[in-house]
Amino acid sequence: MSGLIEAVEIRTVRLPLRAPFQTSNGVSTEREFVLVRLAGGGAEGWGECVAEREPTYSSEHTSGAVDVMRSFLLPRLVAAEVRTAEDVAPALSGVVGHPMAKAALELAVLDLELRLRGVSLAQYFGATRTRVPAGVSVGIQPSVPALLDVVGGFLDEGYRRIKLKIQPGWDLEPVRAVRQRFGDELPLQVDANAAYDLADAALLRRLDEFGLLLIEQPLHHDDLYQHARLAELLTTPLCLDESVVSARSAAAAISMGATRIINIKPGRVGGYLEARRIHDLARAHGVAVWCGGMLESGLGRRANIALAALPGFTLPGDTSASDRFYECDLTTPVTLDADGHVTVPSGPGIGAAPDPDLLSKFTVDVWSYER
Ligand code: SMG
Ligand code: MG
Repeated sequence: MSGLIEAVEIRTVRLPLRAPFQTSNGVSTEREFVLVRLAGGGAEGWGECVAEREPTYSSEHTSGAVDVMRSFLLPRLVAAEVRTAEDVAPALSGVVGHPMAKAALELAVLDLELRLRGVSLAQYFGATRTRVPAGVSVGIQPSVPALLDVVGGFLDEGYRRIKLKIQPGWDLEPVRAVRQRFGDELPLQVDANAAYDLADAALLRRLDEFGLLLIEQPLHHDDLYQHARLAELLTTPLCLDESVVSARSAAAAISMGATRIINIKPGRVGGYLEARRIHDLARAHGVAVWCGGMLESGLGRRANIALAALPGFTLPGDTSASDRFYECDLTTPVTLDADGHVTVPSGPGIGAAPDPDLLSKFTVDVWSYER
């Protein structure tokens, strides 16, 4: 039987951000990402690669992702004659690493497959909700008053949970100020993007007094052991992001006591199917999960919302509306309800496709292949 893929397009796209987004890894003013379009059977499927222009969040980056897709992943995908999303990871398993590039291809196959079958991503995943509460991630700000303005604006919009990016020198003071201004009931958490060491345990322990939902990825990516040691010193639950790169590492982190909560990002773990396996594993162990974000366009954003509608996603995710980052999204924008929820897409596949005019406007590079 012949494979599903008849033609492939890989695009590099740049979308300007409405405001600079600063984390402990640096500051960005635009989002560059890679989109994959597959054609087959009279339909098309889209995938979004969450690698950033520079390899600062992880070792992957956009130009590297395009290269690994063209040189090593697509040839394997085409040769394997893949027919469903489940065929993708086995076809690509001979290539070490590059989970974000692999995830984008898997999502494109999944979108194509589900459009042909008339099934939504949410149905395919086994989602149990039609809308999910949305949290928002707030970057490091130039000052505490500026932070309070930004947080106040998001709360006015209806966001149900605030995540503050922290780093050494921007931690206790902003958290204290947000608690003082917005009260103890506000669901609040912090994300360090690996900016601390175990030697900072005494400082991190001072965050315990603020009643945070969790502290996300305080220590280095490959420091599961030290996260487990740190967890013993804090009352605030630790949540891993960068360290969880597969269901295997999730299982190791849970059994070592390195994490009580997991931020699931499909791109970081090689795709939505692995993301669902981590959800299932965490749920079986009583570990809460929530859906992370990578400043996705309306494609990846919708796919994340479909995943976040699974029953184990018991904490609000970074599943904000398109206008959190973008004046103009590539698809119909994802919007926030008056009470701070986003709607789980119900159309076939991802449930949206890029607007062709906007796509050409923001594309900086395109490569295509036909069988
Ligand atoms: O998409 O809302 C979003 C961004 C959420 O803070 C966010 N993501 O470490 O969780 C994280 C960061 C990674 C992106 S910045 C490199
Ligand atoms: Mg994070």
